[in-house]
Amino acid sequence: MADTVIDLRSDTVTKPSPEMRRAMAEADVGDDVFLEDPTINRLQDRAAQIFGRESALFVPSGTMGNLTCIIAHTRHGQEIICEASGHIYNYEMASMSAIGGVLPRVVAGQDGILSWETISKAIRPRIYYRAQTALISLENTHNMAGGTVYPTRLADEICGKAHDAGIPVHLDGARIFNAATYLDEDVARITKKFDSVQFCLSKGLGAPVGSLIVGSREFIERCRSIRKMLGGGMRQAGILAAAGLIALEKGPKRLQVDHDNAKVLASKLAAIPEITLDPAKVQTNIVIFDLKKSRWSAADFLQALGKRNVLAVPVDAERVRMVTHLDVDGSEIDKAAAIVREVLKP
Ligand code: TLP
Repeated sequence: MADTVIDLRSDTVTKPSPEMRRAMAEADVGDDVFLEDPTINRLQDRAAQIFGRESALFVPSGTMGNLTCIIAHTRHGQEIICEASGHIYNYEMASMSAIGGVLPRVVAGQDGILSWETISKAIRPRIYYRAQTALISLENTHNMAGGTVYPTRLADEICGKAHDAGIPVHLDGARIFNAATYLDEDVARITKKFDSVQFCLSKGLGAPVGSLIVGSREFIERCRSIRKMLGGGMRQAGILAAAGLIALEKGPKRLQVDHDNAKVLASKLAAIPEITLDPAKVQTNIVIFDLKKSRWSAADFLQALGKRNVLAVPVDAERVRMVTHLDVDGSEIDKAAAIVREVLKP
């Protein structure tokens, strides 16, 4: 066991289970561009049902799901309000501008969480010579703020007031099932007021590939054309949807284990003198800590850690992210924390 790699870089690293691989091998398939893949259709119907929406669309990635929704909601030359450390602004290759033709207008949240007060100040006045605010996009859980969760009341309030101002709201819900687990509420309830939601099957839920977007029938039909334009019209993709269906049914039920592991990891790391981390802020499966009290840069530390078979990613020059998921168990979490302590020992 000494050589086992403990991979905490992301919950995207999970491998499909034997049950998923079997389902993939046996999946009923057809050409999804002709709407004829029965397994894709089943996955989309089930996602729409779980989220209490009219329709859903399978997309190859969270990035394409977000971009598809952004294009569907906006016109070139308009603006999107989003959080300063959010994924759509920092990790999606500037696609909203490069492809979607819109400008991000970023607002800093408190631990990644925006309020209506901060958002409303960034809305452009309705004057013909100003670029117009076409969309607000929130992220729940917020990845780079450390997996933080929107209180449902706050998300509802933001959506309600945005709608009063005539602005739709998109949710980057890549890890929305983690948020639902933390809140002990269901995803349909916590996403009810959003105009569109993107969520990932390929993160904590454990599927190898794929995301879904959910919304009204009319919105999803628009998204289907945009997905095709982006090159995301897939053919016998039911082999992916087969794994996705298992992820969607079984994945959410075990996320509490990842959250418990993240709590344990955070409290063990917080006890290391060289680390700055408040374990009370860890709500879901993401742990971000600061090395500013140590002599290490994040890059050097991660290299030393990698040599000891523990993998994580940098957030910036001083901060490191670790993510718990279904392919790491409690004993590996303990071991990873012990190795971090050894590496940081002065
Ligand atoms: N996040 C990845 C990296 O890109 C950082 C990760 O390891 O966490 N929204 C959010 C909130 C995400 O965290 C991610 C992926 C995406 C969208 C994009 O999903 P994919 O990777 O499927 O395009």
